[in-house]
Amino acid sequence: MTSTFPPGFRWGVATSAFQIEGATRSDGRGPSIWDTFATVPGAVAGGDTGEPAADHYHHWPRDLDLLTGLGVDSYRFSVSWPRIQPSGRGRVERRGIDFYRRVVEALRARGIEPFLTLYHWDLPQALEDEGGWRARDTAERFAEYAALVHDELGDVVDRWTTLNEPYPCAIAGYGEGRHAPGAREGHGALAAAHHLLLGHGLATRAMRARARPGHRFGIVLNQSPAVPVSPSAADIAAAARQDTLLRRQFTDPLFGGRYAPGLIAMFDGVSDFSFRRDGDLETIGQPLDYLGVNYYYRLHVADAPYREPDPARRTAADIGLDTTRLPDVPRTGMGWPVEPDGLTDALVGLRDEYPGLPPMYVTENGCVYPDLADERGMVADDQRIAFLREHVEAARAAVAAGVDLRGYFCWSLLDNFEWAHGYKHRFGLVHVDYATQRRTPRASYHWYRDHIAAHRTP
Ligand code: PNW
Repeated sequence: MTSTFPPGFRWGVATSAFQIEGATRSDGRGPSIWDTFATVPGAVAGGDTGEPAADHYHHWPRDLDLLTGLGVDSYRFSVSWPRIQPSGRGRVERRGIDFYRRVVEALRARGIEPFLTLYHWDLPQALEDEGGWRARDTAERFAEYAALVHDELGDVVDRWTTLNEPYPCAIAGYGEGRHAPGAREGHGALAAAHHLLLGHGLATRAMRARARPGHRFGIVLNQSPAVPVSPSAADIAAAARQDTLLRRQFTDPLFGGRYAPGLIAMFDGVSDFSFRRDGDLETIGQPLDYLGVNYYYRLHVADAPYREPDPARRTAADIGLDTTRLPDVPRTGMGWPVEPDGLTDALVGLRDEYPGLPPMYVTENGCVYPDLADERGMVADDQRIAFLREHVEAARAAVAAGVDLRGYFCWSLLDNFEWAHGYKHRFGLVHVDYATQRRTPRASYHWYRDHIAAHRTP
């Protein structure tokens, strides 16, 4: 490949608050839906909770040393809403704001640009008690919270991401019950998806109204290109349903000026979509400065019977398909097929389908492999190096195809709380011993450091 990364291309790593911070009761933090969900028997593997995670709340200075050692120019992290507003509305907890100000100022002192995400799944439990994302009011509360963080940190942060991955928030959280708050609903989950988008739009509008020159606003979506397992009309239609639910439900209102065609028909008898109001599309679809894409895997889709044939009892996750028929390719420790060209497809596909799409970043990409049993195995992650090398190459292929791609963030800096999998799966470039909070850079950390040094552009 002759083409290279464009000048100013960002190299970074990503984390999220609930997954690394721990200290869930420190300095006035309120409970989030993930604190509650983790106490439900069987919800999280091993009965794991947000404690201790990587106790980043107390160890952040040495985690910033790890960033400096890596040589990244950018760091993507999230702010915990319940640290800032313990009950999701009203009173602001100063100690929460002060924590993030210290982190951001220290990043800047090190020459690392903070990419701040306002919502990476840790909804204040008090708002869930009032309906959570099913309720339109939560979108208003989110905009208020966003404006308040922006007022507090707008002098030191330029990059503002509203949401991380509204798809799993809505569908895994309110449809499948695999994620917090653990609901299995049809209408409620579709309402959640709409209110997440609305919250994004209201928050963007509120922050733009107060923005300083140089501020940039965006959203992060997970993309898993859906391909039919066969050329049969039924499998092609099933892949289209998957694409509508995971991607178009979000990208059409955000970048296409319309609701995804076919979504209503997919949920006939499940939801009347009465949560849509006049003016919502304009709020959701206002211009953005960037789109973040998280890519891990492709989905291979076969038509299948509905698990629940009665539409009135179907959840938003039950759309009559099977995604377990994988091609004969290597898999990661999560069981995900390794298909780097799926990343190229995701980026090129978005660019081709949405004229006027803003510049993109790969805001997450990474993998887990089982640690080898011996001492060396803890850090000898050659498979992760191969994975990252191939995916960086796939990002470069998208650039070569003319995609305006501005950066790549590896998930993740540290081993962390992998949601329903708890601490069992380790995504870190740096190994964390949760008992001692000892950090040990893996081989992949050194590989990425050398990669960045070789590709740094002016
Ligand atoms: C990402 N699911 O997305 C998240 O943004 C990270 O927080 C996470 O650690 C990373 O992937 C690795 O899994 C996910 O449906 C999207 O189970 C979907 C799911 C999980 C994570």
